[in-house]
Amino acid sequence: MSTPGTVAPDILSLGEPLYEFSALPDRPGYWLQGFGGDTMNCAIAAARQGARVGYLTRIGADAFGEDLLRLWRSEGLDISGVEIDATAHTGVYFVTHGPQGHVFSYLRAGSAASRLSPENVPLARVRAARYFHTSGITQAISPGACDAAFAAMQAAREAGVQVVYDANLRLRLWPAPRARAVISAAMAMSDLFLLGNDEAAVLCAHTDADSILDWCRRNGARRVALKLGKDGVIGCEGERRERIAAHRVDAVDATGAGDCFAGSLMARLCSGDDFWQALRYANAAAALTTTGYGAVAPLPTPEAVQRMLARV
Ligand code: KDG
Repeated sequence: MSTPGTVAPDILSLGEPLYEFSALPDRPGYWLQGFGGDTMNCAIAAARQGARVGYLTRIGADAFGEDLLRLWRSEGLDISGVEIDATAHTGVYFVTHGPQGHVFSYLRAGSAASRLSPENVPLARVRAARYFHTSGITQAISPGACDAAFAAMQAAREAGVQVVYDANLRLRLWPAPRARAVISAAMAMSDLFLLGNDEAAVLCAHTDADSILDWCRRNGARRVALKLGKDGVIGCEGERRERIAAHRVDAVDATGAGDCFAGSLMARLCSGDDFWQALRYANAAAALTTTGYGAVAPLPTPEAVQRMLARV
């Protein structure tokens, strides 16, 4: 694909974008069309905060893929690492809402992105970035995508590129023992590891924050952001551990909040914030994104995030 700019992106994310249909609780039978896919949400969140971002993925030669291309161009993403596969479809998912919050149903088996393999990851582009981001979902969608993510993380590490890995555990996509093995190996390769406390309960069987963070450190993660939902986030860097309280908002849908957190965090690190400043910013951005339906539409602007921070 052609790309608007010639300057290498600071942030590159690898994974699967999804065409999204969200159920609106007060309009039964109506589906709100949007866009999702954890790594794409993260890439757009970072771009909206002003970072130069590229996305590495594969889409089908279908109407869903065309809409995604239009979206990425309008968000200013570098899409020179996007491949179009004429013989596979773009992934689709549905968001419904139950007593425990959002529920995802996928139509993605055999998708173009699930055909990712180490051979189609442009490693030279990965080496030229400052941050490389991928996730447990990317590694869950197929063995090829799993290997592609490992190859890119390895190349990033060798080139001194910061590796950011979001656990994003989805047990509908892979069995827990495999998820544990792969995510633990990826954590050891990451400079910044992001996970939720609910995910940690499955991955390491710990439920208290210090034990979870000890587990991450033992597994080689250098910096960790442990997301606690309505209780905020705990950052861990070296010996320092600090909890940042959540912002109170009228939340309707948490879809993509963690991805917004990851993208905003990287964008702020790129612009010179230290880890703790960037965490505060990302915490506010993630809260704002829960106030609208779907993953991408509610991703906030920097002005909205600054207003939120100024209120505290
Ligand atoms: O974090 C939100 C994502 O999970 C959502 O947009 C869809 O990528 C997705 C997935 O696989 O769950």
